[in-house]
Amino acid sequence: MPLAALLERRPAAAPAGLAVLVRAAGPALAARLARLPGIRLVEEEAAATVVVTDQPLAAGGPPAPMLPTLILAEGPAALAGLRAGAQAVLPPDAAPDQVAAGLAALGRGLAVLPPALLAGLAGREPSVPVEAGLTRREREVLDLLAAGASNKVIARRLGLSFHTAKAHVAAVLQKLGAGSRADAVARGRGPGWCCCEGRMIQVHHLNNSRSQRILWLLEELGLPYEVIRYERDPATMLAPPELKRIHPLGKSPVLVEDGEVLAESAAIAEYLLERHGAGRLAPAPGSPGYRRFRAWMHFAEGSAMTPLLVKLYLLRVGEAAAPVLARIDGNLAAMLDYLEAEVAREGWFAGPDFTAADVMMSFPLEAATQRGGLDESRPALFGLLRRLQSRPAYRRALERGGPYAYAT
Ligand SMILES: N[C@@H](CCC(=O)N[C@@H](CS)C(=O)NCC(=O)O)C(=O)O
Repeated sequence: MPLAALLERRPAAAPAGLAVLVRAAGPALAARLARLPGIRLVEEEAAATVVVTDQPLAAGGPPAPMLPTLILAEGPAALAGLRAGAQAVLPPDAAPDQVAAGLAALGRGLAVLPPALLAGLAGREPSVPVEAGLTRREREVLDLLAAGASNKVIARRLGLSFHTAKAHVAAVLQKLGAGSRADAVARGRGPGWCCCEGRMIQVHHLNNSRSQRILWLLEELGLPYEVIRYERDPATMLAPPELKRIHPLGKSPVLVEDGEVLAESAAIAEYLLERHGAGRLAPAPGSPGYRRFRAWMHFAEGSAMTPLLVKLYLLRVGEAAAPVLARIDGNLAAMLDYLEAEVAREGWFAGPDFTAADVMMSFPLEAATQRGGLDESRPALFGLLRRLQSRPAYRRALERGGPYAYAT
């Protein structure tokens, strides 16, 4: 046949799409693949371009090495699949676009590996891809994974349904290219996205004390943490001397993370927001709202606690304290009037939203219900305190912290 005739002959039109043969125990995998663009499922090996399987591959057995094969597996099963001849591996819960991309690459004769598996085979530490871009919620999920939390615990801690928690875990694994939960934690370790083994936040917590606020803030932020409890001396109400081993003043709260020891409630709260807050529980830095927020953060310990502490001590003095006590009561009443007017404006201390300033101010308000005269006669302030105390994170913190006489 002349060359021109050969060139003019049109090949029989090939059906569109990559011909994929599915080897799976049930119909679910085929149904997943059928929805992918550029994929055509075939029944016969002879008609297939690639094979996809979620079944273990026996070394030397079918389908490899006859057809390029993608195995959906992780851990030892993934390695065994590679040894048996698979050229592509993806996690069993890989996202549809990952599977489509993997199959397209496989069809072009390329190999496909999750980054973590590739790093392991190359004998290097896995590194998190910069573009992994976890959302704030996914970072919280990663933190909880690092603390060994199950999907059920993650759901409870973050106030999600079980299925949503499970979907977030799958998204974290997929974005980090991780083959397992432990792998995700290992890969998250580098950029400080999660608190991993040896890096768990520790709170040195005294019963019935303002360190309860730090537990609450940690709960609001959904961060895993360990509580190291100390009991007050029942006679003196002072902290036990062991607390001085952590910080020279021996007062609570003290927070330890990455070997750094932090004291002073507002400084600890600001640290937690800066390091783990990702913009939560505070107005935008630099905004007028932020300046208001910062003022309340410091008002709590700097101004509000002073008359309350003075009164606590004066009450122990007896009759001799009466003249000063009247003056302190006047100070307290004026302060509570001021706070009532401030909170009545927008419902919270630092604007229209709940912030860490409300957490900080909660302790003086609680103390004021006991010895400052705060009650229903100041409805905005009293109502705010009740709303704060009914927050789920506040209640969870009570479970972690133990006895707290200021809670209602
Ligand atoms: N301004 C400090 C005050 C710390 C403080 O006085 N903590 C109290 C707990 S409410 C304490 O540890 N008291 C026991 C003691 O003084 O021995 C802060 O906010 O961290």
